[in-house]
This record gives sequence, C-alpha cells and structure tokens, in this order.
Amino acid sequence: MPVNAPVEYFKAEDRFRSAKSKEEKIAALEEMIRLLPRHHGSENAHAQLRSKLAKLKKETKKRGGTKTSIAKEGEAQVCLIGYTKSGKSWLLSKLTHARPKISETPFTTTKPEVGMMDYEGVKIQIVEIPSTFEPEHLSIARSCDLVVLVSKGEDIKKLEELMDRNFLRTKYIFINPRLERIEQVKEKIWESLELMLVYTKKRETGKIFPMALKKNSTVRDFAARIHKDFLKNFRFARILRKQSDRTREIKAGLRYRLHERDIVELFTK
Ligand SMILES: Nc1nc2c(ncn2[C@@H]2O[C@H](COP(=O)(O)OP(=O)(O)O)[C@@H](O)[C@H]2O)c(=O)[nH]1
Ligand SMILES: [Mg+2]
Repeated sequence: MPVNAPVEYFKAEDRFRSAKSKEEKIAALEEMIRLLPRHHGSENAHAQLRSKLAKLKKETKKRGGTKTSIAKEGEAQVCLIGYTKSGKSWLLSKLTHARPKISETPFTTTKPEVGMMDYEGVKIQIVEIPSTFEPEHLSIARSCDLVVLVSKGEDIKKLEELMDRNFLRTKYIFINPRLERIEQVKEKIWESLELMLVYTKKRETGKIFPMALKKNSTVRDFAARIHKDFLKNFRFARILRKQSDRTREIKAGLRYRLHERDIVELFTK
C-alpha cells in the first residue's frame, strides 16, 4: 500500500469501502487520488485508482450522467462555488476576461464557466461551478487547488455543509463580492494558494519571466519545473535577491531555498 500517505488518505479509503452509492465512491476515489503523494513508488497505486475511477464514471454515465471536465491550465485551478445570484459570474468577469452571463434570473449559469486570472504575470484558472451543484460539476472542485465560497454573508454555514455533504475537502475561503474590493479578492486568492512568485531569467536573452512555485521550494524544484535536463546537467544557480534597497547575488546549489520574488538563472554543464 502507498507509502507516506497522509491520514486523510486512509479516511477517504474507509469512505470508499463503506460508500453506498457510486457517486459517493467516485467522490472518495477522487479524494484518494488527490491525497496520494506523487512519486516514482506510487505510480502503480495511482494508475490503479485512476482505472477504478474511470470504470465507475463509465458506469454512472450509462445511467444518464454526463461527464464534464475542465482541463487545468495555468499555475493553479480555483473553483467558485455559491448559491444562485451570489455573484459568481460577476466575480469571474472582474477577475478574468471571461464574459459569462450575469443575471437577476436564478440559475442562469448552467455549465462551468472558465477564465484566466493574471497575478503579476502568473496565470490562475478560475472556474464558476453552476449552482445546480451537479455531481460532475462538483467533481471539478474536488481536484482543484482552492475553492472560493462566494457568499452574501448569511449562507456561510449552509455553504460549509454543502462542502461537507459532497465530500469536498479542498481548501476553501469565503468571499463576499459585494463587500470586498477586487484587488483584495485577488490578493486573498493568491495568498490562499500558498504559492510563491519567482522569476526565471533566460541566459541567452537576459529576459525574466514570472512563475509560481509551492512556498518553500528549493532550487531543485525550480530546475525540475524548467526542464528535466536542467536538473541532470545542473552546475549552480545564480539568484538575484532584493533586500531593502539593494540586490544581493547568491550562488546556490540544488538544496537552497528560494524566497518570494527571487530572480533565478541556472547554469548547466
Ligand atoms: N452591486 C453588486 N451587484 C452584484 C454583485 N455581484 C453580483 N451582483 C448582481 O447580482 C446578480 C446575480 O449575479 P451573478 O454573478 O449572475 O450570480 P451567480 O448566479 O452567482 O453567477 C446580477 O444582477 C449581478 O449584477 C456585486 O458584487 N455588486
Ligand atoms: Mg453565474
């Protein structure tokens, strides 16, 4: 069985075993897939879980269900969940260039709407989940990186129960679009994603490009993200780090921890 899986994984496994419906089984499996660490030794376990999931989904589809999946794009995927007319489409249109229909009519949004939010050059995908809360739509929220519960304030408890009832264990935050400024909302989403912004500097051109890494990432994580060859032929990294009003230059190895807004240039053999 999987090595190093967190306690929550085994709880999801228990739920899978005791699930009475296929939908519950699917929910538990999706959570197991999300929680099972990804490394060389867990590839088989992942493949087995995915094949079980595919089989179950096929079976539910035969009974009239439809499949909706949104290909992940950008550095993270964020789902907007809330009751109808809470302002999800409105929020999506403010955070991204998407133009979903915003309306006083309940249940205007019937399929997931997608847009890309720009945070200092980093792209974050935002998905509006229709308020009909169909299982195949909620599935998207199960595998995303963050759920934003769009709330008018009085429905906070009901939204938390909705998450719980549908086995949505993804990290979530509340946002009230009528009270919070859009720049604040963006900042809150970014903070909650627990990412850090670093810049990669291309040696040939000297140009810098923003990218997002998990907080506390090392030079190794950075190099692996750029290209596997960089890791194989790694010599050292040159890091430019702003400290108060001067820029420090640091020569670093693979285990060196990066800071927010470091500019990183890789040197290879
Ligand atoms: N004034 C104001 N109106 C909003 C806000 N968010 C949504 N609305 C209005 O509320 C209604 C429903 O919004 P919509 O985004 O379609 O809700 P959804 O069902 O959650 O997608 C529309 O008439 C919007 O114009 C907001 O932040 N401020
Ligand atoms: Mg909508």
